Amino acid sequence: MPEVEGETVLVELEAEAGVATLTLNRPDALNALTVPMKQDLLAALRRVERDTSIRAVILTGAGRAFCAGQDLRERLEPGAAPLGVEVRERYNPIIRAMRGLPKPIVGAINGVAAGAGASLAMACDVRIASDAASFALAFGRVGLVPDSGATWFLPRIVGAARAAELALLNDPVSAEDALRIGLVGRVVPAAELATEARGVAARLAAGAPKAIALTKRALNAAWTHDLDAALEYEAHLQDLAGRTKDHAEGMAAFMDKRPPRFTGE
Ligand code: T3D
Repeated sequence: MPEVEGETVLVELEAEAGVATLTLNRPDALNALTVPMKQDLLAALRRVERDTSIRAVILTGAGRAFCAGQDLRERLEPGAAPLGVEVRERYNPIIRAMRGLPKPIVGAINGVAAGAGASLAMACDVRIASDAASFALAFGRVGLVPDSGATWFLPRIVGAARAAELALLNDPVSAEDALRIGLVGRVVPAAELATEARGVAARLAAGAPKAIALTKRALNAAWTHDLDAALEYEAHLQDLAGRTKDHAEGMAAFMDKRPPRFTGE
């Protein structure tokens, strides 16, 4: 599997399967996010967006953690950017890039996801956790507020009451509890996580890319739309999907009783 990109974020491209795997790669610091790492992650997201052979993305962590959030040692270094600047200029672009990526992102949550690491997990389209994973908002423990979209994602994913508990108490949530409250979609044994995530990503990559991109767009918009707006937006997107060759191919495959071969056109 070809491996490219910077040291702090590994990018593995499997063009044949249409899957890219982005691995946060500072395992000794539990993949805590430094400035270069945030730059590498944003560059990696832009790269997989441009690469037309890639139809689905996996985001995971090297070693025993998914991501421990902001590197707290770096934050104490002289010359560190003010917090608001760091969030606006380095974290928010990553979250916007993830949600705006017209390709699904499968979060393979291999270990602890804390602070902005939990936000990265929440920004994924599909979350699969290893049974060794855990989540912690953690921001409050260092006197900060949840950022990188955490206050927006969390109530929408787990509901207002649980979001308030998690954000205010900062207690860790086990993989089992994350599944129970809907923070992840499935939990698998640690040894099976990579295979499970790869399988889900490959299935997504075999789908009709434009329909999947438009579905992601509709789901993003639905979080802020009322029903009338959602109905109208679905009608608009359905017009677009209906004009694709993949729609014609899906219909033909159904009539021929064969699997479709989607090309992304
Ligand atoms: O720019 C800004 O500051 C604004 C943005 C903020 C966004 C945020 O993410 S704020 C929240 C930052 N994250 C945290 O507060 C989490 C801090 N880490 C922990 O609470 C714990 O490490 C964990 C619960 C994640 C895991 O605990 P455990 O016991 O499994 O591991 P450990 O022993 O604490 O950590 C192992 C190593 O990773 C250790 O290094 P050492 O002593 O072996 O050299 C530890 O210092 C390092 N590490 C873990 N988290 C971070 C980290 N190093 C730097 N930054 C970290 N966030």
